[in-house]
Amino acid sequence: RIIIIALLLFGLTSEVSAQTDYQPTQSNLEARQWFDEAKFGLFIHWGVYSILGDGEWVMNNQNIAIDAYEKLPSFFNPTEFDAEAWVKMAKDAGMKYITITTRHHDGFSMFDSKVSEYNIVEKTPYGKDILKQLTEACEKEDIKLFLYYSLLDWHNDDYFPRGKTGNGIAGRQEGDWNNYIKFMKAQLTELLTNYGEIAGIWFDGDWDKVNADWHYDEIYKLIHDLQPQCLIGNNHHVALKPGEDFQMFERDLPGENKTGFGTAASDVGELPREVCATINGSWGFDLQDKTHRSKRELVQQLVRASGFGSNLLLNVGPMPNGKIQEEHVQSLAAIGDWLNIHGETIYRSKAGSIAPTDAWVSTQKGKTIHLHLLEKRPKASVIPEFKERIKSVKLFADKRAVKFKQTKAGLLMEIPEAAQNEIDTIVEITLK
Ligand code: FHN
Repeated sequence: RIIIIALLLFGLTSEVSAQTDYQPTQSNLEARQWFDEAKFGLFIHWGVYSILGDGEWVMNNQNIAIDAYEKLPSFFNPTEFDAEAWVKMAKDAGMKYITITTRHHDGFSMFDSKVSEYNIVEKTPYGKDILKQLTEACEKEDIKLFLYYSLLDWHNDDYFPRGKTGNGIAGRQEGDWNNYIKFMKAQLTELLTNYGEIAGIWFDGDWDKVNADWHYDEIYKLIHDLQPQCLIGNNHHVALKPGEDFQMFERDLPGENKTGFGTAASDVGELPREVCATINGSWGFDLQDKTHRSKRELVQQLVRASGFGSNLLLNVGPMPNGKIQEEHVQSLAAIGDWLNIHGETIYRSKAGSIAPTDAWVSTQKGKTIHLHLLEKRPKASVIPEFKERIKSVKLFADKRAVKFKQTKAGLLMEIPEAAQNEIDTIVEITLK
């Protein structure tokens, strides 16, 4: 009996924290499909922390007290911020959407909020709403906008106790949790009423207080009531919860869980997927980070994500003056050049029927499979266990026919080394 009561209680408590009766509207289903096909987006981590050039966790990592950190906004004056330049840069990189931090863990709102004075308009010499400018630029360029919103807050009086993080900050041990939930709802209402159509809300920080009641049932409902098409994703690092519209994987391919805080293969759901990753080693601007990733690495990450049926949300951390580091601008342009030629094998594709390995992934549209060979191989290549009936095999680059044979061992192909590419040799297999 005790077990039954415990199960019932668990069922009841888990029900109150998710939107269990959620039925996505037609506009939401269409938005999911658009998202699934979009494949590539720009993640932007920007806040007053960029001034210190030590990443977005600087408040926690350098044990900066709340009252000292509160002085930071008075130095934030990004006079060179140009929303249109950011959006054009993303578009030229082949990206279809942007996800920007409206409020990160430091609790500073990068938009005009009437429910928190601790915001860019009130507290910085810049005094303008960057989100407004970005929404306008996105609309003009037909780029969709997602809003990152931190659940975890190192500044708000009512966020307590500081869970796994914030050890160094003079953290409160008590507060009014219901008030904190009310505050988040009020901010989300602002975000979803003052900035036109919002493509999605991207939550983060759940993992700081895993047993907290985040009132997702009310919060998700609020979002879907205000904007039914708005896609909800939550970087909680566990299986999907009712009310969510897409699933995200941080620095990990779906189900791989190489980072240790990712999602196990059994937790990968059927909703559209997104992998987020950094262009160097940091999310927020880091002056000393020189680990800029190469074009090969970045393109291959996009291709791998597609091979796992996922989007890639690639992050940059703009500088305090509002510009994006030149190295990153260049890298994004290089990905755009690659996509201009090979985008057909990525956009609108599904994970292909050839299972991914470290050496290759496949993407697919109907009867056309694109096999992406991500390492140079000997002339003769074998794809084991390939049993589907083939009409033709060609190189995507020049449509040259590839000699092939189907044997018990699988699909044997002859791809001369000279025809292979450092980044991605794409073989187009058409099925009968
Ligand atoms: O703590 C954050 C981190 O700063 C960054 O925002 C990433 C992006 O996925 N999410 C959290 C770590 O899981």
